[in-house]
Amino acid sequence: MKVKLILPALAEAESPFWRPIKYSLFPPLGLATLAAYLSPDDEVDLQDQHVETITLDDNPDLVIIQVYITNAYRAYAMADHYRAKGSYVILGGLHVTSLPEEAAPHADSIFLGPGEETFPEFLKDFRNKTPKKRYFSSVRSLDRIPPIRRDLIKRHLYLVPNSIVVTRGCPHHCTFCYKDSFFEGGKSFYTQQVDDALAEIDRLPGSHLYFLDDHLLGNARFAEALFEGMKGMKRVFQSAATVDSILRGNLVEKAAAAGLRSLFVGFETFSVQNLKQSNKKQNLQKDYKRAVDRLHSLGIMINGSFVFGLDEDDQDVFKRTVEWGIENAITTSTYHILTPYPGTQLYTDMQKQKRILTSNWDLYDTRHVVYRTENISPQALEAGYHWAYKEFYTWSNIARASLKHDSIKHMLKHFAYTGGWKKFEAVWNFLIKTKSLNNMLPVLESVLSKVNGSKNKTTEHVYPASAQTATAQ
Ligand code: B12
Ligand code: SF4
Repeated sequence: MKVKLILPALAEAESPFWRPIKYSLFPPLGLATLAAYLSPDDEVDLQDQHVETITLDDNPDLVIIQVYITNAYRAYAMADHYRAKGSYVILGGLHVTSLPEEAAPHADSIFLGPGEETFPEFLKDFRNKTPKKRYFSSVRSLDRIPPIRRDLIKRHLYLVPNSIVVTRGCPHHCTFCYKDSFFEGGKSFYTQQVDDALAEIDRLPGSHLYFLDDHLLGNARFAEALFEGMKGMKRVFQSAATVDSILRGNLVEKAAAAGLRSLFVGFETFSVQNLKQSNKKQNLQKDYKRAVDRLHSLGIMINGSFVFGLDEDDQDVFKRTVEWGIENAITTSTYHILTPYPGTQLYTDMQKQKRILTSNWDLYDTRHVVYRTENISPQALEAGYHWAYKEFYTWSNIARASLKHDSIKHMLKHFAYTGGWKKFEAVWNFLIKTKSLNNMLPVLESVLSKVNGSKNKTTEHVYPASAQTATAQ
C-alpha cells in the first residue's frame, strides 16, 4: 500500500513575520510516531511543508494529514484534492479534536485525541475494508509503542532532528491550553516506561536532545528515574517545565546532572488576577525570581513564556514584562497574544461573554487579537506585542541581560545563544536554502555545554521536598 503522511505549513508561512528557522527546528514527530504502525511492506512518504514542497501529483492509497489550527484550511484543501483523486484521506491532531464537525466533510475518517490506540485499530479496519468514519481515543498508554520511524525524517533539513517526547499531556489545567480538550475522555497525563524512553534516547545519534514534552518534570518519580538512567549517556538537552516544579525538591538538580542546559518556563503573567483567570494554580504565590536564580545557579538557560492580553493587562504590561526578563537574565523570551483556541475553557468563557471576534483560524497564531479585550485596545495589544519582541532582542538589551550572570562562561553562552537565535536571520536562511542546517548542530551543542564555576554552585537541599506539595498525576 502507498501511504503519504503530510504536515501542511502553518498560515504564518505567508506572513511578514515568517521566520523560516522557527519552522525548521523540529521534524514532524507525531506523523513519524504514527508511521511506526504501518507494515514494512508499505511504501511510505512523509512530507513536511515547512521545509519542502509538497508533491500533489502522486496517487497514494492512504493520505494521513496532521491538522493544527493555523494549517487547517491548507490541510482541508489538500484533503479535498486527494479525495477527488480517489485516495482514502484521514485527518487528526489538535484542531480536528477541537472541531470534528468542521473537519469531517474533508475526510474519509477523522481521529479525535492521540493516535497510539486508534490508528492501529483503523489500519486493521482499513485492510479489512471496514473503516469507521470517526475514531475516538479512550485508552491512553505508551506501553510497547513501536519505535518511531525516524528513518522517514529528513534529518538534514532540521536544526534539531533529535526531538523526542517521553510523556503525553500535563498534570495541570490552564484555561487557555489545548490540553484538556485534546485528552478528553481518558488520562490527560501519562508517561512512557522509563526503559522504553531510555532505549529511544539511545537510538538517537549525537549528543543533543530536545524533549518536546509539555512538562518533563510533571511526574517526579518518572523524571527522576529517567535522569538517573541518562547519567553517563553524555547528552545535553533542552525541555519545558513549570515554575512550581523548579522550586520543589531537588529534581531540577538531577535534571542538570543528566544534561539539562535550557528550560522553557511558562511564567505567563505577573498578575494574580490573570493567573486566576487562567487557572494557572501552579504559578500562584510562587517566587519567579527564586525559580530563575535556581536555574541559573545550575547553569541552565531559560526560555521564558509570557502571555499578553489577559483581562488585567493594561498598556504597561509590555514594558514591565520585557524589563523583568532583562533584569532576570532570561535567555530568550517567547511572547504570545492570548488566543482562545476552540475547545478550551477560555474559548467557552469568551463565547459565553460574546467576546470572540472572528473564526478565521489563520489569525489564531498568537500574533493577532481575535477576541474583545478589557483594559487595552486590540491595536495597542498587537503593537505592544511587536514592541516587546523588538525591545527584548536589541543588541544592547541582549548584552544587558547577559551581563547579569555571575560567570563569564554563562554570560558568553547567553550572548551567543540569544544573538544567534534572533540576530542572524540571513545566515539561517542561507543554511536552510543550502540544506545544510544540520551542520550547525555542533555549534548548538557547544553553546549548550556545561557552565562551570557559577558562584552558587548547587541549591540542593535549599528547597526541601517535604515543604512542597506533590505533583498532581
Ligand atoms: C513541535 C511543536 C511546534 C512546532 C510544530 C511543527 C512540528 N514539526 O511538529 C512549531 C515550532 C512549528 C510550533 C509552532 C507553534 N506552536 Co507548537 N508545539 C510543538 C510541541 C512542543 C510538540 C509537538 C509534538 O511533536 N508532539 C508530540 C507528538 C507525538 O504528538 P502530536 O504531534 O500531537 O501527534 C499525535 C496526535 O496529535 C495524533 N495525530 C496528529 N495528527 C494526526 C493525524 C491522524 C490522521 C491521526 C490518526 C492522528 C494524528 O497522533 C500523534 C500521536 O499520538 C507541542 C506541545 C506538545 N507536547 O505536543 C506544541 C504545541 C502544539 N504548540 C502550540 C503553540 C501555541 C504553538 C504556536 C502558536 C507558538 C507561537 N506563539 O508561535 C506556534 C504555531 C502553532 C499553530 N499556529 O497552530 C500549542 C498548540 C495550541 C493549539 N491549540 O494549537 C502546543 C500544544 C503547546 C502548548 N501546550 O500550548 N510548535
Ligand atoms: S502547564 Fe502548560 S501544558 Fe500544562 S495545562 Fe498549563 S499551559 Fe498546558
